[in-house]
Amino acid sequence: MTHPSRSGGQILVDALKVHGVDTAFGVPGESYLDVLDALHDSSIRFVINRQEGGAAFMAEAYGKLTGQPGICFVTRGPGATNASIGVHTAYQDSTPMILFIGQVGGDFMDREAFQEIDYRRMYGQMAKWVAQVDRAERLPEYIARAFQIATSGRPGPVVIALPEDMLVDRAQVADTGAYQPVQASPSSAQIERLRTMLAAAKKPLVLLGGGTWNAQACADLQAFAEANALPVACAFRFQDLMDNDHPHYAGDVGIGINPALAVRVKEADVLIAIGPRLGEMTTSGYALLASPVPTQRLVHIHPDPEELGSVYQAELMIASGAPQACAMLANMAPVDASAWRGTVAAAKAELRAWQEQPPVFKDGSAPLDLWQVVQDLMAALPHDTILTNGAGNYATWAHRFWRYGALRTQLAPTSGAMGYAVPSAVGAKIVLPARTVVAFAGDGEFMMTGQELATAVQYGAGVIFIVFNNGMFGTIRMHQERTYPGRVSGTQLHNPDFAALAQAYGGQGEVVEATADFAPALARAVAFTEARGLPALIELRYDGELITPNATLEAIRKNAEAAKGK
Ligand SMILES: Cc1ncc(C[n+]2csc(CCOP(=O)(O)OP(=O)(O)O)c2C)c(N)n1
Ligand SMILES: [Mg+2]
Repeated sequence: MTHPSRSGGQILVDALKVHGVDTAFGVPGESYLDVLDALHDSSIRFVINRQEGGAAFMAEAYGKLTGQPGICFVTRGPGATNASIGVHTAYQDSTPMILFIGQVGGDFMDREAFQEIDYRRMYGQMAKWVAQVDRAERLPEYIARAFQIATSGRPGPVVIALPEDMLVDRAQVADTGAYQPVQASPSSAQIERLRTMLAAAKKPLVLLGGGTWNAQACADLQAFAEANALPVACAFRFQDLMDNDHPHYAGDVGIGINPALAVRVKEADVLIAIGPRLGEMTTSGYALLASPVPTQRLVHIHPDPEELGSVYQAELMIASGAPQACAMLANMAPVDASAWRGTVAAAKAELRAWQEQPPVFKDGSAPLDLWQVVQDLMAALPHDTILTNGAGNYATWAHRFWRYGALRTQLAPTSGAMGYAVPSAVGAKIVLPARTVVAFAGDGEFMMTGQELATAVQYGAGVIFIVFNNGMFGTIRMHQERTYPGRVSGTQLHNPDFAALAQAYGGQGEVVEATADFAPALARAVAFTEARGLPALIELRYDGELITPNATLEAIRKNAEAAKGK
């Protein structure tokens, strides 16, 4: 059978369609003009970004939201280096993503030609697979494999370099079929062992996290937890794997963990971890679980066999995707839970207490009560609102006080990358326009990728941005006061007028400095985004002394000075 002659760029775009791609993100470059040309007549929407970091974050957010690889196109050298933050985030967050990079033509390769980089070396540690396609007729094979690898086992990023001359070469080649994500399943013997361990427990706890989750997996997990009266916690920045209003949800095991929940994790006798990596942030620096052999009887379920036993020697290691494991757990005969039945309500009560208004706001002396801001947002917005954040102390107000609605209502980088809040929110709103999308961004955070506001305006993405302006890189200042008290260095910020900046982009902007002004400002922001399909920004201007819901910088400094004086 003969196939029509197509350029490499056309074969590539046709392959993306075979695999169900509807949207791609990127910044153009002369290195991949033939792909841009093929996109011209295709049904794929190519969202143009203002910086490759924004494009890669949007693609990563797409992967998190949909479970399908987020697609990103960038040019060689400078484009590829800008995009690396999104690839690193996809790797740490186990998010399916494919980054395509225009590459120097084969005629100039290996001369350190203009903007040339060997991407296999550059991205070697950050991606699941890095390849360069040197022959146009092999594009369908490489693209199919990229989708397989990005979505199978532990999901993650794949990087494909596209030499310029290969893209304009013509070939007569057939398309492949659509990719099929592959996940292992637990054996019935493994589920039986898990059941035996659970039946012998007195203080069991379930911990969720990682990639591969879907709505059915969440529903199955819920059924398993209900049938066995199990409290359920979520790993760092995977807080949306269970509706936070569900009676069994006990809180998040991440930075600034509820001390009562930390005790529950430490004192659990059987810990069933479904999907998480049990990384540094989830284990409070490998303290909640001892490495290599935890004191808890650990069941670790993870899609990548190589992750199992890598830091923690679990008593029972199960290589499985979350949906496969949860389906079997939902069908498992329940055990007698009478020994721990009361812990569900007790853990929930501890979470509620942790989410109450912090004492610092109780006397009303603080002009802006950030806890009340979160309450006002939750009261005004739908339960399935998508909330994004990047890195910074402002994120505490989301992690601790926001009650996430359900699967994929949280977009937040476990990589701790600053700059994620704005592009992930814009990408989410472009992909799911009917959903309410809110971004929490610190003043430092916002300025990393705030230029994607232009993308929001260009594509009619009515995101609500809440900028937490404390005039500093607060997290670093906090660590500074702890370790080098009183010696402020490199952490102060002089900021632009954020509200005016939002207006300059074509959105709405307001400044709020008093608690009572927030709810009306939010109502105006919601009305504006809904009526105009454009972004609205509310800048929260507040005293940076309040560095966490529990502590002021002064208290941290005094503690540190006292400790040094000893
Ligand atoms: C890309 C990147 N650069 C630097 C850091 C280190 N870092 C972590 S939090 C932070 C400060 C965040 O400041 P801001 O967004 O203003 O939030 P705040 O802590 O003040 O609430 C910095 C510099 C990082 N995590 N990511
Ligand atoms: Mg700040």
